[in-house]
Amino acid sequence: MSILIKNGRIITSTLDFEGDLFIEGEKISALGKNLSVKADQEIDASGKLVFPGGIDPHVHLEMPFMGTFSSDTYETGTRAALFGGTTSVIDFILQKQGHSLYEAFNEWSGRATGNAVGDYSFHMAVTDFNEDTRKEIEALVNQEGITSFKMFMAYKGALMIDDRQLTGLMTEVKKQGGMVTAHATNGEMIDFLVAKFKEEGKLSPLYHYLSQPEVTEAEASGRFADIANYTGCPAYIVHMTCEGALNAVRNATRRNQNVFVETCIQYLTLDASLYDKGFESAKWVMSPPLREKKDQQTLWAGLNQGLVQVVATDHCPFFWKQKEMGSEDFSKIPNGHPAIEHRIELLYSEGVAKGKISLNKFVELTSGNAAKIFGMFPQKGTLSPGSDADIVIFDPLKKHSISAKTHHMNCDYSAYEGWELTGKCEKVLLRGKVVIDDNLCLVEKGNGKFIKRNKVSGKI
Ligand code: DUC
Ligand code: ZN
Ligand code: ZN
Ligand code: ZN
Repeated sequence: MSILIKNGRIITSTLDFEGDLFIEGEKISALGKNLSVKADQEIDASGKLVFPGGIDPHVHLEMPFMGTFSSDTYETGTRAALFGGTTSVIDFILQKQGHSLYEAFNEWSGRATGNAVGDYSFHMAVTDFNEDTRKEIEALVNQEGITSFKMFMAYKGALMIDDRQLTGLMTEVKKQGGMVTAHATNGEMIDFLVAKFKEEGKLSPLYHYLSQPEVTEAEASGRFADIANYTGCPAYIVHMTCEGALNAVRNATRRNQNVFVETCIQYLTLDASLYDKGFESAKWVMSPPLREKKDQQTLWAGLNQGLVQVVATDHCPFFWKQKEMGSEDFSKIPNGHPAIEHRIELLYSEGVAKGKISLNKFVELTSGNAAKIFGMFPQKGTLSPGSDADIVIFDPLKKHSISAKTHHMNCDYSAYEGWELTGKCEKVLLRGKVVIDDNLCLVEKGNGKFIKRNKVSGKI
């Protein structure tokens, strides 16, 4: 099967030209102006943008968490991602403390295999680093293609590891050619503040926000960068939200250290005024919480300064009933919100259409950099001969709005209800197949493939 996409505006992290793109089988075989090739199918992309399928390197599908499971399965979550132009996701495997890494890997593979609609990979979250788990890392990197290892510096008692384990884990991951990523907030400080507010009878979602002030993230981001620098391990900070944390990374650059930074679409577009809505604010209870307008400005600037390389989602949806588990106590509200479907359209609408970022930057942030950082480039994250034909055909002028009534995520509310967007994913191709055609998904569960990733260099 071959497809010729004609007369589109073709954009990657570095290219921007009007032309054609030729696909044979699962791969891109040529791109250029006026390609004279015969194809089984032609798609007219005049007036449309043509860019690489998105990579969301931070999602939580069917994740056991806070006494429940996040509500998108591999099937519903990766399908919703495809509707929004995201063709690959990286999910987090959570090791259970006291158990092996491979046990968790097998459990997650079992949920994903035969169910994912889009392509996927895993990060391994090491929640209990010891001599046994240390020995598993080599096989995960070399045999399974899992080359990134997550550490939680918060969520005491379930996920958090201490600095001793963190140092040991970085040392081993560096040795094996991998990358460490961190949920960088100070778990001890947060624990203290949560307990204090609860003692004072302050139990509404607002106190979730107040129990994770900026300093908790700034301190942990700096500490993570410092230890990474000492061990020499390539490092990536997930879901950065604020000025204080980004300044810690700015400091790291002064000693010529490269720490990668991800922010999420919600931290660029929503702010903490949403915690003023009584229990309805539970919709935006996530960790870290939404921040201030000044932090949004810092993050947008950080994208253009090259200090923030990736825009992800931390997609971790829960039904309203699940959120109500914390109606009497903010610390029992499952943390997370639905976002996987709208990352690309929101970043286009709020970023490109409003003149905040360029089109090349938009591609870098939605796919190119994640592919490079996490060992998938040039298979994913670009449009070049030999790359997987993961492609979005995007109508930059089309207006539409977000609503839980029409989204495809398995969640009964939207964090962006009623938002008006400019620009829509019209067709999406995954490995040479049209998988989304307007409002239709043309493939079934099981279509998604596991992506074995390469070792990482820590450079992009
Ligand atoms: N933050 C969330 O909001 N949800 C899942 C995990 C996390 O760190
Ligand atoms: Zn076990
Ligand atoms: Zn996190
Ligand atoms: Zn997360």
